[in-house]
Amino acid sequence: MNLRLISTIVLALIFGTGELLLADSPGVARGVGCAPACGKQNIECLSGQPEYDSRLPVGHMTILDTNCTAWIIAAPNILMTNAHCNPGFVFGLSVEFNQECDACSGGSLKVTDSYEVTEFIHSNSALDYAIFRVEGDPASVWGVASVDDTPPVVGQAIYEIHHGSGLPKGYDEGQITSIDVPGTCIPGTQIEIGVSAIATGGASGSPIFDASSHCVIGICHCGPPCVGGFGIPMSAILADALPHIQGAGGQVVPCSANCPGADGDINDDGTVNGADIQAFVTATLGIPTPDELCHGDFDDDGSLNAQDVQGMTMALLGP
Ligand SMILES: [Ca+2]
Ligand SMILES: [Ca+2]
Repeated sequence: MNLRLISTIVLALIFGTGELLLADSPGVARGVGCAPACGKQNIECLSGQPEYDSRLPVGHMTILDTNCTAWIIAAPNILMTNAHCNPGFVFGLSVEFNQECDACSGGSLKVTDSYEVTEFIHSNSALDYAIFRVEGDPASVWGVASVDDTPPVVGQAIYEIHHGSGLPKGYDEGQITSIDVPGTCIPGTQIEIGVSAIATGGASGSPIFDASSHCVIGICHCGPPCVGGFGIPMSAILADALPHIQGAGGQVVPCSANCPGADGDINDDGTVNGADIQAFVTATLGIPTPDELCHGDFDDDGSLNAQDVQGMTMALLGP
């Protein structure tokens, strides 16, 4: 029995064999013709645009011989994918960055950069996300995707960067088509959003970006091959995942579009006063929300800590 068969059986035992599941068995040779899945655009076609920069922290994850997409959510080395892609394994998992074609049409595969998974951190099947650690410091090479905990709305323009079918990095765009439709695609899922960007095998876990802010507002979750499917909003995931990410030493990057810069207004009520001192202390001792980080991370190191006290004091004293 080979590893691929074992992995298929394991995944089937865990998730059933419903055709809607996205974790994908291979079948298409990588690099042949150097094109993404489902006839979608090579990410290279976006060269020079902000969407192109968004591709960097996105990697192709292989679990034994099955494909998913994972992306760097926190420096130095914490990644996110779907729970149905990584229900708790470390053995046999790796993530490869830069698996892209070097031309908009055709071209050749670029030199890739692979990292072994070293630690499973947390997963939540009701929100279909998993976080895990890889070796080394890929964030220093490939960056960290900014995350937005603002709930998505119907009609919001989005794009998705994916490794559908384990093929080179592809791009798809669309919009949010529905919100809060729990359990529609996978029974037991706490919250699902309709997304008109492909949900196909291997795209599981792909980041879904807001088309204006280029921040991650959700992850691809489930759907039929090569057509629109369902995602999980980051607003729900972050509320659950942040303590685990930060407890593991990870530093997320809040969406700068929602982040006016550190100003001391920790409770976001428009003024800087004594109430913010208490909010600052609570957030510093506990797990700060992305919004609290925006307002209080004066030294811009991704966490609220002693290095921010001076900035906080100056903000309280005023200009
Ligand atoms: Ca305030
Ligand atoms: Ca700081």
